[in-house]
Amino acid sequence: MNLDANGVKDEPLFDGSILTEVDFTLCSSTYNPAITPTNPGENLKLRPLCKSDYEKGYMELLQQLTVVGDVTYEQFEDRFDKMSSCKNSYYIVVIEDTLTNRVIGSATLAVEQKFIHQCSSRGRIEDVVVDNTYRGKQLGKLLLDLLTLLSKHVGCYKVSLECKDKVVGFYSNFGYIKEEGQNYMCRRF
Ligand code: 16G
Repeated sequence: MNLDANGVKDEPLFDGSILTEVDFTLCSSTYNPAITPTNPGENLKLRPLCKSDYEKGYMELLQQLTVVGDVTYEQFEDRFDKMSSCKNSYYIVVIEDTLTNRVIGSATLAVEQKFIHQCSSRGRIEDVVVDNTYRGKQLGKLLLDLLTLLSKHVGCYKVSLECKDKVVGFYSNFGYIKEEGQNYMCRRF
């Protein structure tokens, strides 16, 4: 349990020290101006999702990605606690504007434990979203580079993502490819 800036009890989804273990110099992207996870830009802070982010616009941010629905704080907290209790599985990272105290970017690395590949695990990058008004600040790139390196750091033998045609080019910048002979299939309910 942490205290936020107002001394209110808060809780991160995972121990953020793992983000500092990632060697960001290994990423092949170039940043101009130079930004890093520990220094993502003026008045910006990159960190694990916290319970208080419900009040900082996290759900509204996700609405810029897809349908979210009317999620109450109780529902949010219940889901948060379930994710948090699955150790080493959910890494939801957010970027907060510390001037407005709003969450303006987020991405998830979900890690699935496997028996295959010598009891390895695989990663999935999910729910990548940067607020419309913060585009062009390299924040999507920063989130993608960080979570891709994190997936390797936690021992994933592969990491994948699903995306629309228009952003295939963006994700290919990070080494993601449409593998020949592999198909993404989906059934919606
Ligand atoms: C995109 C997202 C995926 C998200 C989905 C929601 C990335 C890389 N991909 O495919 O994570 O869950 O959109 O769309 O962020 P849906 O509501 O149509 O499933």
